[in-house]
Amino acid sequence: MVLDVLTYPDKKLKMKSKEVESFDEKLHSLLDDMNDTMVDKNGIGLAAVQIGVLKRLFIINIPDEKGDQYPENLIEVINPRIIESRGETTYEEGCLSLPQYYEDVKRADEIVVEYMDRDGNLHKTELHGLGAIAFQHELDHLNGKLFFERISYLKRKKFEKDWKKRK
Ligand code: Y12
Ligand code: CO
Repeated sequence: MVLDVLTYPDKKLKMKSKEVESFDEKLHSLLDDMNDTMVDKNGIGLAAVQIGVLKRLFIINIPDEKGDQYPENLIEVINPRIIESRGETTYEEGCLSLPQYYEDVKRADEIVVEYMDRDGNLHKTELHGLGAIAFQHELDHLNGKLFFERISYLKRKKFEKDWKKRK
């Protein structure tokens, strides 16, 4: 089922999400609905809070070099942690909760992460490039942070002014 995506300045997007404790049918159905929603809206990452559910989980599907996405590349990430961060990279990010807004954001280039899958199995892996950027962007959502909070003060003020004007 395709769900509505909350957009800034919805208050829920500022809230911290809670750990997932039950790896049950309800969780599986939430993950399936999130994937339907992400595919429908042409996203490459979606956190549960973006559809109004304050749980520490997100999904990512990184496109290949041609920009194509495949269902088998979907990663479901539950109760994530970043264990190590290395280097720095800059990427022009977008977010389904901030439609038509794109800005350069600096993040770690390589990360080592731990997370659980839909059945509660623990995974540890190293990510780099777009995968690492997407993971950090989505983890920020679980802590109530949007990507414009990671840009310079002046760019942020301009964003806030422009965003109010577009209503
Ligand atoms: C790199 C940078 C950011 C992320 C986080 C996930 N971001 C998204 O999935 C953004 C999706 C997005 C989709 C849009 O819709 C279309 O392209 C049809 C979009 O367009 C408009 O707002 C009009 C903007 C953002 C992961 C990796
Ligand atoms: Co986002």
